[in-house]
Amino acid sequence: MADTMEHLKQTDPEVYDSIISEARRQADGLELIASENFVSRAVLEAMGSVMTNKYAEGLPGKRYYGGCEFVDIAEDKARERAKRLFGAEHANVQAHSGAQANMAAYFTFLSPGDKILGMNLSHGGHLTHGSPVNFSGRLFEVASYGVGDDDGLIDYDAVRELALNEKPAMIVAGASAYPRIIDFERFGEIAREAGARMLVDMAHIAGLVATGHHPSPVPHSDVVTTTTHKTLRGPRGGLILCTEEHAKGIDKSVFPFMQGGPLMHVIAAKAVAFKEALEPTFTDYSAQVIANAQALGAGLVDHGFHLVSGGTDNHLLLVDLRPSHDELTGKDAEHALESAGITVNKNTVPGETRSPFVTSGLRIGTPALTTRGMKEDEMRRISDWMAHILEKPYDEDRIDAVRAEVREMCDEFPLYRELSTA
Ligand code: DSN
Repeated sequence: MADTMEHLKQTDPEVYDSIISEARRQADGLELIASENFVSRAVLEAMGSVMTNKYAEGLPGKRYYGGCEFVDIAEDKARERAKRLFGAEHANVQAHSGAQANMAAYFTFLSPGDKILGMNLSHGGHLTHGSPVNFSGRLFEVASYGVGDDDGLIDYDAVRELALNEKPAMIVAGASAYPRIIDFERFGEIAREAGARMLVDMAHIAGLVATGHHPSPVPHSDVVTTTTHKTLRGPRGGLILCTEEHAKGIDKSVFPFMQGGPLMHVIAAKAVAFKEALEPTFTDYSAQVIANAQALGAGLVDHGFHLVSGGTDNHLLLVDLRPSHDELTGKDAEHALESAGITVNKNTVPGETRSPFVTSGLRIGTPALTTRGMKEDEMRRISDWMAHILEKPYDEDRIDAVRAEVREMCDEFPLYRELSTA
């Protein structure tokens, strides 16, 4: 890869250096942010291709510009593969991001002022599910559900009651910090009973859904959105799935309602990632992501940590630091671990009393390290290091000692070797 960046090195050494430094940072540390992953070289190559030069408003075969015959091939491949991967009737692969996929989904079915019922951000939802600081909270009326303070689980009876009382035009399911299976069938039943549309944002778990390691929301929803870069391990971007009935509405909401020219280089990379996700090895990968999260969780529990909901069914763990480390904030824990080369993010936990900038929890995910080939043994060692650091988070000697061990482990599982050793 480094030799393919010779032009960049000559033209713009500052940006070149920043990219090489980022490659080294990714290679030399343990990436445990639950929403991140490492794409293949094939995906990187498609993203860095000449397809970035092409304007292609419209859809394959129906564009507003000439010269689209080759980008059409890439977009058709992406659409066909997405449909096959998720058993969906229709796929729109043009949304630039997950947030934009959600915006398009909302405006296919709703008008400003309509009511949505989504999961509270501080309980594990997402900004675009009705947060007051996001367009979704500004343009729509919002009711929200959360998880139980005691068990950390979605209470479906409470969601039903809220839906029947609030009468939302749309219910939104999906989360960015929920470690358990989401019962999309139940959500779909509640939506139908309440006369609401059903949107599932499966961004975090899309890869697990693709391989059957999480039940699919597709049969139970009017529309399903996702990002393509989390457990699905594709380029940064969005994807929308729906039935044929809503295909035209969704496509029009993406373009011309919300976006202009699609990012054809990213769409080509989405096609490549979907092909990879259709391979049997990706099914093995998804199984290992979950096994790794469970091994890491078991290790942390053995060290006395409290996991929200007691464990995980998916790719992430939510650690509530209060029972084990009352004085330690999520912010300080994140910082201490980062210094030792272990990257996680602070996160609010059910019943949170600290601000979202401080928090009492950590969110930890295994998709990225699983891509590097790490397995349960490595997860156990990582849980030991985390416990050791968080026992004395300001102890520089401990941090240095763990940092050295982290480097050794990273060297055993190389990443983008040509770039990170450039
Ligand atoms: N920022 C993403 C996450 O970390 O979950 C969600 O958009």
